[in-house]
Amino acid sequence: MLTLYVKTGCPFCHKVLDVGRELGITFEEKNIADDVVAAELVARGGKQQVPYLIDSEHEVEMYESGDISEYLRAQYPKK
Ligand SMILES: N[C@@H](CCC(=O)N[C@@H](CS)C(=O)NCC(=O)O)C(=O)O
Repeated sequence: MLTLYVKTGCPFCHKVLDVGRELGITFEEKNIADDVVAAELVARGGKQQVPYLIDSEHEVEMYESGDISEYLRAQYPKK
């Protein structure tokens, strides 16, 4: 499963969501506008920054929209 922490209005998040759409990927989106979700992200990744990707199948987690986009293109190329 692919989980993406996002925040409403975050352009870096939109960039990753656009790549996901292009590749036909569906994310479980978690929005840090909710304080509980924000705390969950900090506990998990170490800082409050979005986007943050969790790829549970491959045990990969990362910040940075550029790195996430590159990872998605490599791991889930469009068929
Ligand atoms: N270099 C980062 C920048 C990410 C970034 O600046 N995200 C902002 C939102 S647009 C953020 O997480 N700010 C902290 C917050 O909103 O709590 C990336 O490309 O992913």
